[in-house]
Amino acid sequence: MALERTLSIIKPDGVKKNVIGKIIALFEEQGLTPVAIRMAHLGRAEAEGFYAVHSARPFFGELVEFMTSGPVVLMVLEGEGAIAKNREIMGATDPAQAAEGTIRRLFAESKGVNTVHGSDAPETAAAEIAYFFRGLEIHPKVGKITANPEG
Ligand code: IDP
Ligand code: MG
Repeated sequence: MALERTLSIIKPDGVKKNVIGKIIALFEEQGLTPVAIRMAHLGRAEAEGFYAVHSARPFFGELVEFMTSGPVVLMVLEGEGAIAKNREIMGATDPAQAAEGTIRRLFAESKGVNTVHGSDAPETAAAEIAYFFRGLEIHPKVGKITANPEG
């Protein structure tokens, strides 16, 4: 499996429920490392641009409304097979269909208000990471501390 990066968002409902730490712990415990983290309150244009691929869907207006309703946590997660692994840890879009122990099963309210976003493919991961983060804001996992190599 390849080392990958993916974009994760803790949506406004996750932030409001005070479960940022629990969600990040689920990622870390299952082998994903946050290599960039920032909170933001998305504006309408930012949310519309991010979800442009869904602009023709009937729920688009509702989705943009929800995503701009409060602050979110934007993260880049790094790890082996990070894109698929993140989707697995998140669970299905509809929390009623999400597997036991997944973030959406644990915290989501509905198919719309579903606590987390995760990129779905290498191309979307690259585009979504670039949408929110500059290269300098991403801090690859350090395998070894080299400040005191003799010690
Ligand atoms: P995903 O987040 O699991 O990848 P997508 O189908 O890509 O699901 O949809 C993007 C987001 O749009 C969902 O996470 C959810 O917030 C919202 N959404 C999807 N389907 C519905 C729906 O049927 N009603 C309301 N909101 C929806
Ligand atoms: Mg999606």
